[in-house]
Amino acid sequence: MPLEAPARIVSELVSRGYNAEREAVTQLASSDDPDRALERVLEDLAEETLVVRTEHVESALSRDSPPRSSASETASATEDPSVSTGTAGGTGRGSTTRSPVETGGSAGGPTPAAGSGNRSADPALRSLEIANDMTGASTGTGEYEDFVSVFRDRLERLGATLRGRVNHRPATAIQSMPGGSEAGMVGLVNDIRSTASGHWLIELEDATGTFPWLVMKDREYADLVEQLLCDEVLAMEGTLADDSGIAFVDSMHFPDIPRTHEPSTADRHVQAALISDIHVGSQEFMAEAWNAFADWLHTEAAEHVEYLLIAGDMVEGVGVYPNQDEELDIVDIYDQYEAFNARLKRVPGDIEIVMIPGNHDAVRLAEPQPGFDEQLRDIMSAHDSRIVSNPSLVTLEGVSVLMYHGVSLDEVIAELPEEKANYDEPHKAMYQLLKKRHVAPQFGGHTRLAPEEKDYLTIDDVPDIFHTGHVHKLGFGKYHDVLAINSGCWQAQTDFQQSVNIDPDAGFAPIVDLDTLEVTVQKFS
Ligand code: D5M
Ligand code: FE
Ligand code: ZN
Repeated sequence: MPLEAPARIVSELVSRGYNAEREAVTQLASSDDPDRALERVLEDLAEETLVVRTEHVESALSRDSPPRSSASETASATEDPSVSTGTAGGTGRGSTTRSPVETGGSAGGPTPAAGSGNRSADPALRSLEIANDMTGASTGTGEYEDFVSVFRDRLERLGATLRGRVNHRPATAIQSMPGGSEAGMVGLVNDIRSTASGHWLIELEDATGTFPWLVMKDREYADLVEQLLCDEVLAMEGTLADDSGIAFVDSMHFPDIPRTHEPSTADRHVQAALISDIHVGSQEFMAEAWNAFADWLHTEAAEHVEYLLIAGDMVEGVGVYPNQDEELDIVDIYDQYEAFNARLKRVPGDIEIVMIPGNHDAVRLAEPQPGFDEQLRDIMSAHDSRIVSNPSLVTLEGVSVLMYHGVSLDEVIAELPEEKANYDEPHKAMYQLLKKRHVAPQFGGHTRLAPEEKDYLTIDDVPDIFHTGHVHKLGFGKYHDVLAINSGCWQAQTDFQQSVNIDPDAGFAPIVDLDTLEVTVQKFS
């Protein structure tokens, strides 16, 4: 089927305020007279209907005329039990149900050019679980005690993996050990200083106090010091000086991802599109690229894309950066979300969407950011999206995806050496966060943190996929078998970005095979 037919149907439905299932669009597009069928469906829809589904199309088509072979064939394919068993080699394509039974093994054979058949997977095969969503659970008051408890919690949890690896003692106990002893400590990095002679002094803090650790400049660990951020959790081992006032570092340990980590995969061929930074409301929002993406999702090429993850910055927001208003296309924040909702309608109604907020969104800026409030949820109701906090851990058919908008990436890139983290390879900056097992370690810098009773920003469980955005660059790679993906954006270069030489990767959608964790990139600009 030419792309135009489904795309035209989708835009017609969207212009009337409806979202549609892919299968419904396919049925309409492959009916004998798509325009008439569409008209029939629209006539029949109940007022409160938000999503046009196959039932609507089937009933409109059957009312319209006695079933003709092509229409009934497509319609009945959805009821064909052989499609929903999920045992046919995972392809589950409509073309398989239509081809002669004898073709057996060649399930992936050519598809008929016209009519994309039954592309809908059985929703019963899907599973989507959310963990670590702190929406509605914020307890922080911003008082001093909250800072104490959030750091204590961080040290407790990230230190747990390190305590088994080093022979550790509390800071105060180390101070009273005899000079020359071997000592170990697990703590938060409190301070990093270089000494007059070019060595490094790292102060670690635990619940009992602080202790200084000296890294000699010619040691292999000097290189690691450049990668440290304040407030991350570390373990050190070394030898105490004669007066026990300092220790010389022999080894340094990060919470890190164990090299033995084996990612989980889905049991069937199913894909997720990972995107972020749509920035609806900005003059630079790339409407055409977005529409091309949404239309592509309705095609057979995207039949396995059943999940869409959006890692923040849905809209451009207002007052986020100085002089931002000069580049706004929509000045009212609620109007921006209305416009975003209209863009969302174009996405097939049978795709499961999960979204977290970013720094341009209308939620508190400090992290963790709770999911959108009721008023914004109402506005964004075109899809039955799962709206959760930044960060959140989303598990799709056994594959866990840590979603985080990515504001701390700016900081990691600014503070670490170029080869460890840079804008052209955003996934490398993500590796650092994985190694530190924390999405935003440094407090008091670029990234604003809201202290809570619990530290929601630690990476407790090793995710299979780590998804961020924010820096508007596309990059992906594996760190100890964790797939790190920074999605690009849907906003062309802004004046600010031009002034600082940020060349955004706009209009790309990375697609992950959840059964193999392989990535393909679709380009829409
Ligand atoms: O930010 C997109 C990227 O651009 C991210 O790396 C921050 C950077 N950026 C964009 N505008 C500014 C201003 N005005 N100051 C500092 N950094 C900026 P996003 O927040 O997604 O627009
Ligand atoms: Fe952004
Ligand atoms: Zn951002």
